[in-house]
Amino acid sequence: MSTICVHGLGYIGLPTAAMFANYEHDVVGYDTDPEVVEQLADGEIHFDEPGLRAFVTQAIESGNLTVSDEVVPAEYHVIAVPTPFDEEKKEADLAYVESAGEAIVSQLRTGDTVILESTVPPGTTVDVLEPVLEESGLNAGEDFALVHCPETVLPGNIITELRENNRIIGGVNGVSTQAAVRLYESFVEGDIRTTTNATTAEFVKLIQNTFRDTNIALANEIARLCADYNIDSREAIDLANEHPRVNIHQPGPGVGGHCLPIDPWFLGQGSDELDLISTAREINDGMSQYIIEMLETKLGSLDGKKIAILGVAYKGNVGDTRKSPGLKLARELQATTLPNSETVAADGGVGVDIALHDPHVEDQTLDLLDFESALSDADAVVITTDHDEFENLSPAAVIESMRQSIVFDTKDILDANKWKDSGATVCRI
Ligand code: SAJ
Repeated sequence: MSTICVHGLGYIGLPTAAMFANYEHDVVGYDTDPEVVEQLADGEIHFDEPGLRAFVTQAIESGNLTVSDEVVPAEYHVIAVPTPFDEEKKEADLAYVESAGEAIVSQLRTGDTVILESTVPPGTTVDVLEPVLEESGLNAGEDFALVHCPETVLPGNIITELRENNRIIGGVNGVSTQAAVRLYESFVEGDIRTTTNATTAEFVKLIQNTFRDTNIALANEIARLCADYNIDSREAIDLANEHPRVNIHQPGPGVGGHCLPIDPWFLGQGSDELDLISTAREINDGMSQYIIEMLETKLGSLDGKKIAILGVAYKGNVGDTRKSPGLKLARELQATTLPNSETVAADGGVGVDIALHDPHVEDQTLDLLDFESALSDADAVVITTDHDEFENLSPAAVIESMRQSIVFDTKDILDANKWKDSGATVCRI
């Protein structure tokens, strides 16, 4: 049993802190946001993740997890703070990593271990975090252990993956690496792979997400090719994947979340070699325009039309809207039809009427409608998120309330034949 201070109680830090606590470690979860600390102390979780509430409650009720707005001395400091992306510069903002390091300085003691879990550009642990921590007068690798251990969990399945996924641990030296191995082996059931280079561990995390993003871009390009050859992209990809060494991902409305659309750019922070990788990013980002073009082919001018977008979460069965393809589509539809917010259509319509619906998202800043209101008098419905709720929609009930029955299933979750038999015009990617 070790004492641990987890810095940052977000999507990764909170489940990680609860995991340590549920494996009998003595954990303090620290967050700079007093609202987060207060909510957690009241048993409230500030984001949607299956099973997390019970898991955190168990940790708190056992007495092993406490939340605090102060950093405490601990054998292990685990940093899981955000690394926001600057869209203009295409760079990571490392201010939270630096301030987490600064907060540790006064508490750091000989023999402690500092572990960075946040996703960062290669070199951050050594070039950014280490100098901050050494303001304590202690030396990394000698007086204290310093490690990068990337998280690899999939939102929607975080608790299982925290326990079961393999982990990569890269310390600044062997002693550091082994100190972190001792902690993670207390709960990780997957393999623990080590490297004595923190930068390698940072790089590995980024190329994992880059692999997935680039693969999805290939799938999206294949889908656009399939449209030109008038063949079904999903069938073609499915058949291609019969080959034992082929694993093409699924096309869709674009790639969302805080990882895949961002991490590939982190690789470019210290290198100019992002040719294929940046093209893949552009292909995935271009899917919203592709959908708009397909809608225009079906509907003619979009001015005065009502389009219902089902799904503003970035992926199925989560409530997270970060870099949501559904919201990107909505913004671009608006911009296409109302470039100066003043265009008035000949038929009297003003721009396109966009109705958003998502049963998983609670966000007062978005004008979300209930299902019936979103579909009522719609000319087209576009499914942008593969929530379970959308899979079993009744074609008759949907089409009945629409003005035109165009159903654009960008995630391929509907039974297209059933919908066609009910009179819908079904479009897919
Ligand atoms: N998507 C597709 N086609 C696919 C698969 C996904 O268009 O075939 C889209 C999704 O709809 C979504 C986006 O990609 O918009 C990202 O979803 P995801 O499920 O691929 O990944 P994330 O962002 O939820 O989580 C990823 C995971 N990385 C990998 O699988 C390599 C997760 O394991 C990481 O821990 C996480 O990033 C992270 O935190 O970095």
